[in-house]
Formats: sequence, C-alpha cells, structure tokens
Amino acid sequence: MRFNKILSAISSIGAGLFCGLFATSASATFAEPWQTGFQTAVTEVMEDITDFHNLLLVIITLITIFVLVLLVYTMWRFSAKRNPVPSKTTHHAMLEMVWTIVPVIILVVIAVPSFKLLYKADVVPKADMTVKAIGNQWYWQYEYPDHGNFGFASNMIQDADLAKFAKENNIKNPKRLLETDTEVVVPVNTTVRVQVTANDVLHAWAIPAFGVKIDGVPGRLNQTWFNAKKEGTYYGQCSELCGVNHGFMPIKVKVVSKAAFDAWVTAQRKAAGLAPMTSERRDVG
Ligand SMILES: [Cu+2]
Repeated sequence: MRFNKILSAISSIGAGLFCGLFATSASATFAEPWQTGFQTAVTEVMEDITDFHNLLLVIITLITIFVLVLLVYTMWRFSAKRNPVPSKTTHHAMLEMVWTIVPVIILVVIAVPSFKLLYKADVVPKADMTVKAIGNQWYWQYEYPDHGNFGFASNMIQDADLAKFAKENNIKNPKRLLETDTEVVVPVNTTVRVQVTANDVLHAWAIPAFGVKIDGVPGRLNQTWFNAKKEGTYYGQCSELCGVNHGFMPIKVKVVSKAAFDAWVTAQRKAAGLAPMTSERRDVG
C-alpha cells in the first residue's frame, strides 16, 4: 500500500517534469487542478515565454546532471579508502579558465533570448485599440477610451450564485472563483493596448494565456499589450497581494470575431446612452 503511494508520487513527479518540459501540451485557458505546465499560449509573447521556459529547463537539467555526476565521481574516486594521500594541488590555470568561461557562455546563451523576449513584451507595438483596467478593493473596472469611453465594473460571481449565473448565460462549466458578472471583450487578431492603474492599493492585471502580468499602481498608468490569435474565454486573477479579498477579483477576457466585437460595442454604447460608433473613431490607436 505504502509502496504504491510512493510509486504514484514518483510517477506524478515524472509527469510534472514531462509537462514542464513540454509545457505547450496543457490545453486549458484557466488553471486546472494538478496542472503542472503553462496554460495554452494564445499570443506570440506567451508562445515565446513557453519556448524560453523549455530552453531553460533543458539547460538547467544538463547542468544539474553534470554537477551530480561530478559529485558522485569525486566521492567515489577520492574517498579516504581509494585516495589515502590527497594531492596538495591548489591551482590549475587551465581548469579555472574553463570553469569561468563556460558559465559565461551559458549565461550569454540565456541572456540573448531573454532580453529579446523582455523587449517584445514591454514595447507596445502600434495598437489597434485600448482597454483601461482599474483595480479596486476588490474588483476590476474597465473603460474603452477608443469606443466612446463607456465603462463597467467586473465583479466575481459568488459560489452561491454560480449555478444560476451559468444557467442564465448558457455557460456549461462555470469556473468557480473565475467567473465575473461582466467581461472584457476584445476582437481576435487585434493588437490591444491595456492601460492598468488602481484606485486604492497595488493590484496586478494578469492573463496567463496571453503572457501578460502588470501592476496596477495608484496614481500611475502602466501599459502592456496582447494580440490574441484564437477566439475563446480566458481567465486570470489579480496577481498582487492587495488585501483580504485578493483571491476574489478574477479577470475574464472574451476574445471574439471582429463583427461580434462591433455588435458588442454598439450594445454597450447604447446602454451607456452614447451615439452609435462613427467610422472615423475606429482607428484611434
Ligand atoms: Cu487586487
């Protein structure tokens, strides 16, 4: 019985390593129980983050194996039994050069894709539209400045209301602690600039599938971007410890077709008492 438990623990660690190595194999757009890899990437930035993660995992695994082999060999070969008279050598110029230069080369190999990725995620390309996210204790507020500046608050659906909410909105598998009463809607294949700030304390706007995570700081406007390649519903959570209900201010983003997005904007403008969208406001960015 005990042995079986140990065996299953070992196999789950093995599966974890395997999933870590091939992180793209996970398929969810939200966190799943026992998930070990990343969520499926739907933006180029997240694809690059996944590739970078996989590269690092290979490098760190090889280094760890190499160090382990050296340690075991040293313990065996230079034990008091096998090596009763230790050598008094303290310096070896060639060896010292090698163990300095090789790590430098490894770090450069890591630094090049790392900086490339950092700049790619940081520098916002020419955006097609802007969404502003404002963190509050404990919900998110959204504004669409390029579409007439309509806005709405987005609150988590409480456990007690989840079944009713799912039924009303025709959602098959409602995600506990992730569903919200309103959601961010954006068109597919569109570069969206996200401006993030907060009203009270630090919050962070994060969507794992987009590879986006940025702090909302009171009195400061941060910005990031994403360009989702696939329609769907993506979930994230506030990722800055912002108070007692920090774990209960999820983020829900719905990526829809451009036509569906236009229809949604029209409905939102109508609800906000704004005139229908005119074409010259479309390409603000
Ligand atoms: Cu928060």
